[in-house]
Amino acid sequence: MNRTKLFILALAGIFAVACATDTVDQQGTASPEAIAMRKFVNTPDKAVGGELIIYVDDATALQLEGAAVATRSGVTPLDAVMAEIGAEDVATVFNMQVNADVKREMGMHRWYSVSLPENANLEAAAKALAMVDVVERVQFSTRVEVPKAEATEIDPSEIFVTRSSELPFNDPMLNQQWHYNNDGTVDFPNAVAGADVNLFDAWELTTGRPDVIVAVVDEGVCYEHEDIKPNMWINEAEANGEEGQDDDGNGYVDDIHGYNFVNKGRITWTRSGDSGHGTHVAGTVAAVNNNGIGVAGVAGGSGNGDGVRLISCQIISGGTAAGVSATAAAIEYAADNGACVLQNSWGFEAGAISNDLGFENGSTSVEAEAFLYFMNTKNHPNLEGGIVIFAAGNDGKAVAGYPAAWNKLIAVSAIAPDGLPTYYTCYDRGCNVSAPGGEYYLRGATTMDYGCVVSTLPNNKYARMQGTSMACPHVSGIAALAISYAADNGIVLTLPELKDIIVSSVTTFDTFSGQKTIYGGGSMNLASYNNKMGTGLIDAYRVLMAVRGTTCIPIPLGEQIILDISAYIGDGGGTIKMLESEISDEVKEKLGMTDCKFMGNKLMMTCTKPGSALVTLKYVAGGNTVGGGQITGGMEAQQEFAFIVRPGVKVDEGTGAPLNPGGWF
Ligand SMILES: [Ca+2]
Ligand SMILES: [Ca+2]
Ligand SMILES: [Ca+2]
Repeated sequence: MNRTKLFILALAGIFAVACATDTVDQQGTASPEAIAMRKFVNTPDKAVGGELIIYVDDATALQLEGAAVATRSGVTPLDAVMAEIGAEDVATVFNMQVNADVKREMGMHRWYSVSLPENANLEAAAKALAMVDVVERVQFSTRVEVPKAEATEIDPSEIFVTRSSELPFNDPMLNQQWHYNNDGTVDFPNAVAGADVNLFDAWELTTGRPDVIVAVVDEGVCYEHEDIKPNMWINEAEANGEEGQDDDGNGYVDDIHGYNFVNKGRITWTRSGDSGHGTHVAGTVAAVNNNGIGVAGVAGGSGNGDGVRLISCQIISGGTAAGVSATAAAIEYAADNGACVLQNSWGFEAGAISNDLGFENGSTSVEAEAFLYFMNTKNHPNLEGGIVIFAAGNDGKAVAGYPAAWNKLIAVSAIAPDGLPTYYTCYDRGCNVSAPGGEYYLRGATTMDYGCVVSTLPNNKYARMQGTSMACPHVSGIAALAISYAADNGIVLTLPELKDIIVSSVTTFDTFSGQKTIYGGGSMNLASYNNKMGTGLIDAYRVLMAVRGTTCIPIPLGEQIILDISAYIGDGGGTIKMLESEISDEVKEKLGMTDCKFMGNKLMMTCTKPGSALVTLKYVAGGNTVGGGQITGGMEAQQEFAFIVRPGVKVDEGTGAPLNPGGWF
């Protein structure tokens, strides 16, 4: 048995004694040791050595701020313990040089990082600190898990023709980015038209804005990449400043495009052990669109310098990840430097906090404090706060990883180009919405990766990767588009409104059934995923329609339907009757309407192409008729609707059995 397990058992023992004492003692007093144990935020599992995080009372925080010697607060019992455990330094976790008033109000100044000798016994030191009255919480600095990312480099000289439909931009690899727009012709077995984020239609409305900043908390982003560089955030004071100086006084030296919180310095991406994960994620959010090179990014602009901007908040470097205090500082940095979207394709390994209880109170854990600070910070005039998006995790579990599963963050599960859940995705509890994460597929050595997500890799390279890590930046990019579109239209969104828009603007997964064969052998029982992939597959166009306030009408692909819009107006009252409205040839062509005619009060149509379009439909509001010489007829009115055409039932090509019998709606 290792020491960690022994310690946990010891904790359990003390806790049991404490509970027993509570029960017996009518005064409700517990032993000092039991009280101390309740101050622990987490267990020492996977903790970074040589560090403990403490949350002290307000008076002690002030004492420490003014201390001549960092490890001497002037509070005698605390100083005695600091000496006893060999504390080498004590420093605030958060950067009190910037936005101090707000941070003080939140209590962020009360979090301190205690540096100890590398070989110090963390458990013993933590217990000693917890026994001090002025120490209210003790947290081990849980290390972020290094992503097990596998990139398949793309040879740019290979010419792919993976789709038959037209492309909106000239990026040569956009035809492989089925995850943005999947017309079913992508070179992947069982590719399903519409298994995408419906991005091309959204791009007709917005492609981003440079004043929307997305922070990528990940490996370092290769800011020199030919297809990313123009969309990198630039700290002008540092870019034009002196090397080795903190030119803008934000507490970080030479942070031109972000900061490396692992090595405390410049951003890196070429150390041994780096996988390119951060650069891949960044490219999905905002690789430069329509520049004739590489790939496209969800919010990468239109080729006119108008994409959203990326800040690199590096928490993984050379196969080593930061502990939670450095990660909390990275999140704080994003908030302090203008980001309004926080992109997180990372998590803690098992053993860290594993349920919402640890997050309920903002002061419970240092990372919760950092997330709350980000969410409370308004960095864009059209969003009241900051939005946090997380990858759900790749363990294939029926629960999202942590911190993704916290109910204040949006956790993203992953689908494949077949429109079905991926074999690795976490699903069910804590998972809020799905996006394409891609999937390797056993189909011969040369094409097995075609089902993955295509994006950038450091040093002007491009690669395919799979994972909820790849699904997440689609949602972050779409959140950035939503903020951009709100800004274009003079709309100010609150954070709850934006969260509601994201989780509700989906194509609903209905009832899956049957088995899906997975890469490397085995199969998935699809029924386990019924209604458990969050609310459904995110749809960028629907997100923008929700920002705009336009009602979306889902239409199953290839099926003749008879539409009555009265169901979409008010409570679906009987006093609304549709009138014959004009549907343009452009819309008919776009959605492949093979028949389209008004019959009585209804519209009959069959749409043969997946996509979306705006249609203004007229109706009579109240009364039975309009015009006809009647003075008392109903009033003619009209409303804009968005038709969203998505696939219906998907059939297993081998057996002919429906994989999603209810279709996607
Ligand atoms: Ca600086
Ligand atoms: Ca500098
Ligand atoms: Ca490009």
